[in-house]
Amino acid sequence: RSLELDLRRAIARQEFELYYQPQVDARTGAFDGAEALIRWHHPVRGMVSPAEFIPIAEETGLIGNLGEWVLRTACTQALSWPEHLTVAVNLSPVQFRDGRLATTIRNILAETNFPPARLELEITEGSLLQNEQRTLVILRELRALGIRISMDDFGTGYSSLSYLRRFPFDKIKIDQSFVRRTPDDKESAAIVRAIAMLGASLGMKTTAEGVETDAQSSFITGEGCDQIQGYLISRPVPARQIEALFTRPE
Ligand code: G
Ligand code: G
Ligand code: MN
Ligand code: NA
Repeated sequence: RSLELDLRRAIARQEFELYYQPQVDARTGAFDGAEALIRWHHPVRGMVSPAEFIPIAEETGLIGNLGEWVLRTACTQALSWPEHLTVAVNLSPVQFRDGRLATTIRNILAETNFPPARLELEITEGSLLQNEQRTLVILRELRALGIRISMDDFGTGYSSLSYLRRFPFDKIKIDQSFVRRTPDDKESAAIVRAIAMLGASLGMKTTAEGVETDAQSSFITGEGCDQIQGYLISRPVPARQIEALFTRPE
């Protein structure tokens, strides 16, 4: 496949860029940080979505290098944000299973001088292995570095609830598919409410993703979610723009 060949050369040719989408405190509206989202400016095809090229990178083993580039770039760029702000990086299940992940991240943190407490890793349910003990070992190694772990796209997997019982997450990101249908759709509203309560009882923060309207924002805040992320606050924007947003006097 030609995309695969192009992908192999894309890092060296500096065709990737990280965009950032802000996350705000649901109650105060203050910035808490941002999620890094990769973009590929293909010389011929134009912008190619990560939904298209991440799977190819995973199949071909290129995700290792690409994932390291994302982590290093995110830590480097977020270093110039105000000190209380965090950066969240999406992790592929392939990266999660790589036995060297914790070492790689420790090295990147040391190299970039980025404070571990300001880095969050977003993992999906697809990262959690059948082998519970092995998964726990990886999660503990990562948390021992002082970084935080978020469960991304929560509620879309086969056994979401049992994952919360078995694994120590710092944050639950409520999937956009539920958030988008609130407050009108009763079932989605009930699910968002239940996840917010669950997070509070388990001592995990909750973030609502895909918030696009004021009605969604008020509903979600009223239900006790901790954070809001979505087009209502901002679309994902380039590094220079997020830095300007974060350092702008309010
Ligand atoms: O930003 P956008 O909505 O186009 O992202 C599409 C998908 O690609 C989402 O599932 C998102 O989590 C994923 N994604 C974006 N950036 C990264 C990245 O740096 N690494 C990985 N593994 N996935 C990413
Ligand atoms: O899988 P993950 O949650 O990491 O994917 C995030 C994706 O959601 C990104 O592609 C981002 O561009 C997209 N996104 C972020 N906020 C919104 C929103 O408010 N509405 C919609 N439709 N998509 C969003
Ligand atoms: Mn994510
Ligand atoms: Na998500």
